[in-house]
Formats: sequence, structure tokens, C-alpha cells
Amino acid sequence: MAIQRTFSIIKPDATKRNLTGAIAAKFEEAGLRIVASKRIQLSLAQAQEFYGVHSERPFFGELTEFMISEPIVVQVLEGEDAIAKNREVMGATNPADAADGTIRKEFALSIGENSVHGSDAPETAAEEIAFFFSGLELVG
Ligand code: DAT
Ligand code: MG
Repeated sequence: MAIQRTFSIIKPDATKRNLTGAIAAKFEEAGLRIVASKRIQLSLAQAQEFYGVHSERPFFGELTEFMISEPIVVQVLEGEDAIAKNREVMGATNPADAADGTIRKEFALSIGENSVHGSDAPETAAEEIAFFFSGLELVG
């Protein structure tokens, strides 16, 4: 597997509890390099666009309101098989199902307030990186 880039969000529940560094350490310990990082506050329109794939789901309103409730940290992670590796480090969507040692097992509060987002495929990774970062901000 080649070197890949993936897109990550440290979500409001985690930034609020001062867990940005603890979560970044988990990425680095897994061999993922943080090649871009910034703390931002999403607008509701941006949150709705980013999570557009979930717009028909019953939790869409709750999800988008949560994502704008506090600042978030958006990052690009790079490494061998980075997309799958990041999903592994994140753990299952519902922290009750997440494996020991994963970010969601250690830090998530609930299925909604689950501390991190990570891209699920090469196409979504490319789209999500481009949504938040310009080429100039990616310095390998
Ligand atoms: P993931 O973030 O693991 O890729 P997803 O893409 O299925 O999960 O859903 C996106 C986010 O939506 C998820 O991180 C939290 C929220 N979500 C998913 N299922 C939910 C549910 N049943 N109730 C509340 N929020 C949910
Ligand atoms: Mg997803």
C-alpha cells in the first residue's frame, strides 16, 4: 500500500475538553504524520455541506448543531495506508463498540459526540481535504 493522505476532524466534544494534543498523539503514535492543521469554527451552512451525505438521516440536525457548538481542529494525516489506519485508530462510530486503545473508546462521550471524524475512502479523503485546505497549506 502506498503513502496516502486522509482528512481528520477533532470534534467539539474533544476540543472543549482540551483533548486536541492527546488525540494528535494517538495519530502520531500510529505512524500518521500531521501535515496540515488548523483550529476553525464552522458555520451551520459549512457543517451542512460537509455532512451533506447524511442530510436525510434523522440525526442530521443534531450532528450539524453539534459540529458548530465549539471550534474544531481540521487536519491532514499522511502515512502508509493512512485512510484505513486512521479509521482503525479512531475506533467504531459508537464508542460502546470501539476497541480498547482507540480514540473513541478512550475519549468519545456518545455515538454523536464521538471526538473525531476520518475520511472513509480515497475519493472522500480528496474531497474533504480540498474542502478545508488549499494546496499552499499542505507542506508534506
Ligand atoms: P463515522 O464518523 O464513523 O464515519 P458515519 O459516517 O456513519 O460515522 O456518521 C457520521 C457521524 O454522524 C458520526 O460520527 C456521528 C453521527 N452519527 C452517526 N450515527 C448516529 C446516530 N445513530 N445517532 C446520532 N449521531 C449519529
Ligand atoms: Mg463517515
